[in-house]
Amino acid sequence: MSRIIILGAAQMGPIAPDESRESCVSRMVDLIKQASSRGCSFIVFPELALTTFFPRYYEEDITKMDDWYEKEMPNKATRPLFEAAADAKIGFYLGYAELTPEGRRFNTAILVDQNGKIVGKYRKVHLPGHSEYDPKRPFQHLEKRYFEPGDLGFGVWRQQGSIMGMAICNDRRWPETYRVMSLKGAEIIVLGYNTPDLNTSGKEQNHLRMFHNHLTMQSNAYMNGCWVIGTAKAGIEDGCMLIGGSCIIQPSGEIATQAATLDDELITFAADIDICNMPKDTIFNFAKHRRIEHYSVITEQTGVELPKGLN
Ligand code: CDV
Repeated sequence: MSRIIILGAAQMGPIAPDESRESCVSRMVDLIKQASSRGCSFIVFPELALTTFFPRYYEEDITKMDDWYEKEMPNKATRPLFEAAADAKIGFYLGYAELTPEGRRFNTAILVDQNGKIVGKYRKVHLPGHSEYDPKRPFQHLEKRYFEPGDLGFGVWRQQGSIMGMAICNDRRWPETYRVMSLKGAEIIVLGYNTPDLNTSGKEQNHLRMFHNHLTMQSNAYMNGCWVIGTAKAGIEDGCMLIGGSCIIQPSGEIATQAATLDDELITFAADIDICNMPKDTIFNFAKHRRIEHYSVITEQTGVELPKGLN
Protein backbone atom coordinates (compact mmCIF):
# COMPACT_ATOMS: atom_id res chain seq x y z
CA MET A 1 0.00 0.00 0.00
CA SER A 2 1.33 3.46 -0.90
CA ARG A 3 1.84 6.18 1.65
CA ILE A 4 -0.18 9.12 0.33
CA ILE A 5 -0.08 12.50 2.10
CA ILE A 6 -1.99 15.47 0.69
CA LEU A 7 0.64 18.20 0.99
CA GLY A 8 0.13 21.93 0.63
CA ALA A 9 2.19 25.07 0.08
CA ALA A 10 0.34 28.02 1.64
CA GLN A 11 1.85 30.94 -0.24
CA MET A 12 1.22 34.39 1.24
CA GLY A 13 1.01 37.71 -0.53
CA PRO A 14 2.87 40.71 0.87
CA ILE A 15 2.68 41.69 4.54
CA ALA A 16 2.72 45.46 5.05
CA PRO A 17 5.04 46.81 7.78
CA ASP A 18 2.02 47.92 9.84
CA GLU A 19 -0.01 44.72 9.35
CA SER A 20 -0.72 43.06 12.71
CA ARG A 21 0.17 39.49 13.68
CA GLU A 22 -3.58 38.94 14.16
CA SER A 23 -4.26 39.89 10.54
CA CYS A 24 -1.51 37.54 9.26
CA VAL A 25 -2.87 34.74 11.43
CA SER A 26 -6.38 35.29 10.14
CA ARG A 27 -5.06 35.01 6.54
CA MET A 28 -3.34 31.76 7.55
CA VAL A 29 -6.50 30.42 9.17
CA ASP A 30 -8.30 31.01 5.83
CA LEU A 31 -5.59 28.96 4.11
CA ILE A 32 -6.03 26.21 6.74
CA LYS A 33 -9.77 26.14 5.98
CA GLN A 34 -9.07 25.77 2.27
CA ALA A 35 -6.54 23.03 3.02
CA SER A 36 -9.09 21.21 5.13
CA SER A 37 -11.68 21.33 2.35
CA ARG A 38 -9.10 19.69 0.04
CA GLY A 39 -8.26 16.90 2.48
CA CYS A 40 -4.79 18.25 3.08
CA SER A 41 -2.93 17.07 6.22
CA PHE A 42 0.28 19.11 6.07
CA ILE A 43 0.93 22.66 4.86
CA VAL A 44 3.96 24.91 4.62
CA PHE A 45 3.81 28.64 5.36
CA PRO A 46 6.60 31.07 4.31
CA GLU A 47 9.75 32.25 6.09
CA LEU A 48 9.06 35.13 8.57
CA ALA A 49 5.34 34.62 7.96
CA LEU A 50 4.06 36.82 10.78
CA THR A 51 5.68 40.11 9.77
CA THR A 52 6.98 42.04 6.82
CA PHE A 53 10.56 41.08 5.85
CA PHE A 54 12.07 43.47 8.44
CA PRO A 55 15.79 42.78 7.65
CA ARG A 56 15.31 45.30 4.84
CA TYR A 57 15.33 48.08 7.48
CA TYR A 58 18.50 49.31 9.20
CA GLU A 59 18.45 50.09 12.91
CA GLU A 60 21.59 51.01 14.85
CA ASP A 61 20.27 49.68 18.16
CA ILE A 62 19.14 46.10 17.53
CA THR A 63 16.95 46.04 20.65
CA LYS A 64 14.74 48.66 18.95
CA MET A 65 13.74 45.84 16.53
CA ASP A 66 12.46 43.58 19.33
CA ASP A 67 8.81 43.98 18.28
CA TRP A 68 9.50 42.06 15.06
CA TYR A 69 10.42 38.93 17.05
CA GLU A 70 8.31 36.32 18.86
CA LYS A 71 9.32 35.78 22.49
CA GLU A 72 7.26 32.61 22.85
CA MET A 73 5.45 30.21 20.53
CA PRO A 74 2.54 29.80 20.43
CA ASN A 75 1.59 33.20 21.81
CA LYS A 76 -1.63 35.18 22.09
CA ALA A 77 -1.59 36.23 18.43
CA THR A 78 -0.66 32.82 16.96
CA ARG A 79 -2.77 30.57 19.20
CA PRO A 80 -5.81 30.77 16.81
CA LEU A 81 -3.59 29.32 14.05
CA PHE A 82 -2.56 26.37 16.24
CA GLU A 83 -6.20 25.80 17.27
CA ALA A 84 -7.58 26.00 13.71
CA ALA A 85 -4.91 23.60 12.44
CA ALA A 86 -5.48 21.14 15.29
CA ASP A 87 -9.28 21.25 14.72
CA ALA A 88 -8.66 20.43 11.04
CA LYS A 89 -6.01 17.80 11.91
CA ILE A 90 -3.49 19.65 9.76
CA GLY A 91 0.22 19.75 10.61
CA PHE A 92 2.25 22.75 9.49
CA TYR A 93 5.60 24.51 9.06
CA LEU A 94 5.77 28.13 10.18
CA GLY A 95 8.64 30.59 9.86
CA TYR A 96 9.11 33.47 12.30
CA ALA A 97 11.79 35.60 14.01
CA GLU A 98 12.69 34.15 17.41
CA LEU A 99 14.03 36.12 20.41
CA THR A 100 15.04 33.69 23.16
CA PRO A 101 14.84 34.43 26.92
CA GLU A 102 18.67 34.77 26.81
CA GLY A 103 18.37 37.50 24.16
CA ARG A 104 19.51 35.38 21.20
CA ARG A 105 17.95 36.05 17.81
CA PHE A 106 17.27 33.43 15.15
CA ASN A 107 15.41 33.10 11.86
CA THR A 108 13.36 30.08 12.92
CA ALA A 109 10.88 27.53 11.59
CA ILE A 110 8.79 25.07 13.58
CA LEU A 111 7.16 21.79 12.68
CA VAL A 112 3.73 21.37 14.25
CA ASP A 113 1.93 18.04 14.37
CA GLN A 114 -1.75 17.35 13.61
CA ASN A 115 -2.67 18.01 17.26
CA GLY A 116 -1.18 21.51 17.32
CA LYS A 117 1.94 20.42 19.21
CA ILE A 118 5.38 21.77 18.24
CA VAL A 119 7.48 18.69 17.48
CA GLY A 120 10.48 20.20 15.72
CA LYS A 121 12.47 23.42 15.49
CA TYR A 122 15.00 24.59 12.92
CA ARG A 123 17.11 27.78 13.01
CA LYS A 124 18.38 29.08 9.66
CA VAL A 125 21.99 28.08 9.09
CA HIS A 126 22.88 29.89 5.83
CA LEU A 127 22.16 33.55 6.59
CA PRO A 128 22.49 35.72 3.48
CA GLY A 129 23.08 39.46 3.27
CA HIS A 130 25.22 41.73 5.43
CA SER A 131 25.46 43.09 8.96
CA GLU A 132 26.15 46.81 8.41
CA TYR A 133 24.23 49.47 6.48
CA ASP A 134 25.15 49.27 2.78
CA PRO A 135 24.47 52.60 1.01
CA LYS A 136 24.95 50.99 -2.43
CA ARG A 137 21.84 48.85 -2.11
CA PRO A 138 18.34 50.13 -3.02
CA PHE A 139 17.12 48.21 0.05
CA GLN A 140 18.99 46.40 2.79
CA HIS A 141 19.23 42.65 3.48
CA LEU A 142 20.44 42.69 7.10
CA GLU A 143 19.89 39.06 8.12
CA LYS A 144 23.48 38.86 9.35
CA ARG A 145 22.73 41.81 11.68
CA TYR A 146 19.45 40.61 13.11
CA PHE A 147 20.07 36.86 13.41
CA GLU A 148 22.86 34.55 14.47
CA PRO A 149 23.48 31.36 12.47
CA GLY A 150 21.27 28.49 13.54
CA ASP A 151 22.64 26.25 16.29
CA LEU A 152 20.36 23.24 15.92
CA GLY A 153 21.75 21.64 12.77
CA PHE A 154 19.47 19.99 10.21
CA GLY A 155 17.06 17.77 12.12
CA VAL A 156 14.45 15.37 10.75
CA TRP A 157 11.26 14.18 12.38
CA ARG A 158 8.87 11.28 11.89
CA GLN A 159 5.49 12.77 10.94
CA GLN A 160 2.38 11.32 9.33
CA GLY A 161 4.14 8.08 8.40
CA SER A 162 7.02 9.88 6.69
CA ILE A 163 10.32 11.57 7.64
CA MET A 164 10.33 15.36 7.33
CA GLY A 165 13.10 17.94 7.47
CA MET A 166 13.12 21.73 7.43
CA ALA A 167 15.21 24.51 5.87
CA ILE A 168 14.72 28.25 5.38
CA CYS A 169 15.06 30.26 2.16
CA ASN A 170 18.78 30.73 1.37
CA ASP A 171 19.46 27.21 2.72
CA ARG A 172 17.78 25.90 -0.43
CA ARG A 173 20.74 27.03 -2.55
CA TRP A 174 23.22 24.80 -0.64
CA PRO A 175 23.42 21.08 -1.52
CA GLU A 176 24.72 20.27 2.00
CA THR A 177 21.30 21.27 3.42
CA TYR A 178 19.45 18.51 1.61
CA ARG A 179 22.23 15.92 1.77
CA VAL A 180 22.59 16.12 5.56
CA MET A 181 18.84 15.63 6.03
CA SER A 182 18.72 12.90 3.39
CA LEU A 183 21.48 11.02 5.21
CA LYS A 184 19.03 11.01 8.14
CA GLY A 185 16.31 9.58 5.90
CA ALA A 186 14.37 12.74 4.94
CA GLU A 187 11.57 12.01 2.49
CA ILE A 188 9.94 15.46 2.55
CA ILE A 189 12.05 18.62 2.87
CA VAL A 190 10.04 21.79 3.47
CA LEU A 191 11.07 25.43 3.41
CA GLY A 192 9.69 28.94 3.21
CA TYR A 193 11.31 31.89 1.43
CA ASN A 194 11.34 35.68 0.91
CA THR A 195 13.32 36.27 -2.28
CA PRO A 196 13.47 39.74 -3.84
CA ASP A 197 13.32 39.65 -7.66
CA LEU A 198 16.40 41.91 -7.67
CA ASN A 199 19.88 40.76 -6.69
CA THR A 200 21.24 43.73 -4.71
CA SER A 201 24.63 42.10 -4.05
CA GLY A 202 25.73 41.84 -7.71
CA LYS A 203 24.62 42.39 -11.29
CA GLU A 204 22.23 39.64 -12.37
CA GLN A 205 19.22 39.50 -14.66
CA ASN A 206 15.97 39.48 -12.68
CA HIS A 207 14.50 36.44 -14.45
CA LEU A 208 17.31 34.29 -13.03
CA ARG A 209 15.86 34.66 -9.53
CA MET A 210 12.91 32.41 -10.39
CA PHE A 211 15.08 30.06 -12.45
CA HIS A 212 17.51 29.56 -9.55
CA ASN A 213 14.63 29.22 -7.09
CA HIS A 214 13.32 26.20 -8.95
CA LEU A 215 16.69 24.90 -10.19
CA THR A 216 18.07 24.48 -6.66
CA MET A 217 14.98 22.81 -5.20
CA GLN A 218 14.32 20.58 -8.23
CA SER A 219 17.92 19.38 -8.57
CA ASN A 220 18.22 18.61 -4.88
CA ALA A 221 14.87 16.79 -4.82
CA TYR A 222 16.24 14.59 -7.61
CA MET A 223 19.73 14.09 -6.13
CA ASN A 224 18.28 13.03 -2.78
CA GLY A 225 15.15 11.20 -3.94
CA CYS A 226 12.81 13.29 -1.82
CA TRP A 227 9.79 15.56 -2.04
CA VAL A 228 10.53 19.28 -1.64
CA ILE A 229 7.99 21.98 -0.81
CA GLY A 230 9.01 25.62 -1.24
CA THR A 231 6.59 28.33 -0.11
CA ALA A 232 7.03 32.01 -0.94
CA LYS A 233 6.00 35.25 0.61
CA ALA A 234 5.32 36.99 -2.68
CA GLY A 235 4.35 40.26 -4.33
CA ILE A 236 5.25 43.89 -3.70
CA GLU A 237 6.02 44.23 0.00
CA ASP A 238 6.79 47.79 1.13
CA GLY A 239 8.03 48.62 -2.38
CA CYS A 240 10.19 45.50 -2.70
CA MET A 241 9.13 42.85 -5.22
CA LEU A 242 9.30 39.28 -3.87
CA ILE A 243 9.12 36.36 -6.29
CA GLY A 244 6.33 33.77 -5.98
CA GLY A 245 6.66 30.40 -7.65
CA SER A 246 5.75 28.31 -4.60
CA CYS A 247 5.81 24.68 -5.60
CA ILE A 248 5.67 21.04 -4.63
CA ILE A 249 8.45 19.03 -6.27
CA GLN A 250 8.54 15.25 -6.76
CA PRO A 251 11.59 13.03 -6.16
CA SER A 252 12.06 12.96 -9.95
CA GLY A 253 12.88 16.67 -9.76
CA GLU A 254 9.73 17.61 -11.65
CA ILE A 255 7.37 20.26 -10.31
CA ALA A 256 4.08 18.58 -9.42
CA THR A 257 2.19 21.83 -8.85
CA GLN A 258 3.07 25.51 -8.76
CA ALA A 259 1.35 28.71 -7.57
CA ALA A 260 -0.12 30.92 -10.27
CA THR A 261 -0.39 34.20 -8.34
CA LEU A 262 1.61 36.49 -6.06
CA ASP A 263 -1.15 36.48 -3.42
CA ASP A 264 -2.34 34.24 -0.63
CA GLU A 265 -2.77 30.98 -2.55
CA LEU A 266 -2.92 27.35 -1.51
CA ILE A 267 -1.55 24.68 -3.83
CA THR A 268 -1.93 21.01 -2.94
CA PHE A 269 -0.79 17.64 -4.23
CA ALA A 270 -1.55 14.07 -3.19
CA ALA A 271 2.04 12.92 -2.72
CA ASP A 272 2.98 9.25 -2.73
CA ILE A 273 5.88 9.17 -0.27
CA ASP A 274 6.85 5.67 -1.44
CA ILE A 275 8.06 7.00 -4.79
CA CYS A 276 11.15 8.13 -2.85
CA ASN A 277 12.10 4.47 -2.51
CA MET A 278 13.16 3.85 -6.12
CA PRO A 279 15.86 6.58 -6.31
CA LYS A 280 16.92 5.98 -2.69
CA ASP A 281 17.33 2.23 -3.42
CA THR A 282 19.02 2.56 -6.82
CA ILE A 283 20.99 5.48 -8.28
CA PHE A 284 21.07 7.44 -5.01
CA ASN A 285 21.56 4.48 -2.71
CA PHE A 286 23.97 6.33 -0.45
CA ALA A 287 25.22 3.27 1.45
CA LYS A 288 26.20 1.57 -1.82
CA HIS A 289 27.60 4.42 -3.88
CA ARG A 290 28.90 7.32 -1.75
CA ARG A 291 32.71 7.55 -1.47
CA ILE A 292 33.18 9.54 1.73
CA GLU A 293 36.95 9.02 1.70
CA HIS A 294 37.01 11.72 -1.02
CA TYR A 295 34.59 14.15 0.62
CA SER A 296 36.49 15.29 3.75
CA VAL A 297 37.28 18.70 2.23
CA ILE A 298 33.56 19.49 2.44
CA THR A 299 33.59 19.55 6.24
CA GLU A 300 37.23 20.44 6.86
CA GLN A 301 37.41 23.50 4.60
CA THR A 302 34.94 26.43 4.31
CA GLY A 303 36.26 28.57 1.45
CA VAL A 304 38.17 27.78 -1.73
CA GLU A 305 41.89 26.87 -1.41
CA LEU A 306 43.64 27.14 -4.78
CA PRO A 307 46.38 24.72 -5.86
CA LYS A 308 49.89 25.98 -5.13
CA GLY A 309 52.14 27.33 -7.92
CA LEU A 310 51.74 29.62 -10.91
CA ASN A 311 49.99 28.89 -14.23
N1 CDV B 1 15.47 35.41 2.79
C1 CDV B 1 16.51 34.95 2.08
O1 CDV B 1 17.26 34.09 2.54
N2 CDV B 1 16.69 35.49 0.83
C2 CDV B 1 17.79 35.13 -0.02
C3 CDV B 1 18.16 36.27 -0.93
C4 CDV B 1 18.85 37.35 -0.19
C5 CDV B 1 19.07 35.85 -2.04
C6 CDV B 1 17.46 33.91 -0.88
O2 CDV B 1 18.31 33.01 -0.95
O3 CDV B 1 16.43 33.87 -1.52
